[in-house]
Amino acid sequence: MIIETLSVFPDMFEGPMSASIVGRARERGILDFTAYDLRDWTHDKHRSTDDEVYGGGQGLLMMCPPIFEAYDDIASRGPKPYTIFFTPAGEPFSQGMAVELAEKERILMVCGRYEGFDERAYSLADRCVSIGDYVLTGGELPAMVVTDAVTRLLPGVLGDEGSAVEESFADGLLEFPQYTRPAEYRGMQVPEILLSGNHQEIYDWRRSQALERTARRRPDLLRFAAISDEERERLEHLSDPDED
Ligand code: 6GU
Repeated sequence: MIIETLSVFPDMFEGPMSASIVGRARERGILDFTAYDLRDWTHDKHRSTDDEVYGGGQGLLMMCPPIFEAYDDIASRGPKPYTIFFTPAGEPFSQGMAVELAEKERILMVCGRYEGFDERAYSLADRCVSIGDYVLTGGELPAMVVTDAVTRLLPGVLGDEGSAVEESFADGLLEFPQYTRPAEYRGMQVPEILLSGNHQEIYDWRRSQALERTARRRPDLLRFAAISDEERERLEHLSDPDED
């Protein structure tokens, strides 16, 4: 898969996109990642990418010409890129969106700075995406978050094929607690049941832990989770905000 980013801080991508699993996916040719510098498509001496807001208002906006010229140039080098604009006013990113994006052949991520983009720039977007309800200084970190979440879904990236399925969000629940050696540390014990070797009991315990944890921490997720009516009934009292 090809992922390209367009931003005024292409250097921000270097470390995170070279380390760990994403770095290895690039070395192995599964991910072809390039961070472009939007200033390469400016023509003035200051290499401007932003300007004041028509009608008055705070701050500066990313202006159209460098973005459109960069888009035309980059897009012409291969198959039409699925184009994402990052903005806090976008559609919230989710694991479901990551699964959908992992099917694309080529993605171009446009990262804004300042107060956002001239509205006309969004005519290039297939989708506007936000990574959550808080304000960041730019779209570079969101682009890295989405690239990370998408890359680990690409075939051959994760060694253990099961690990992408068994984790948080695969069945709409948060992950159950897990432990490794030692069995006791600073007075804290690994739950006895996990040492028992009884696979059915371990499975049941993990399921109920995942359900309880989700009900307490993220009751909003229960609406769409794969849960039986019986399980749902047992959880009802846990998602009560007055409970704990
Ligand atoms: Cl995509 N951009 C900015 N600037 N802030 C954000 C965001 C995006 N998503 C969450 N906060």
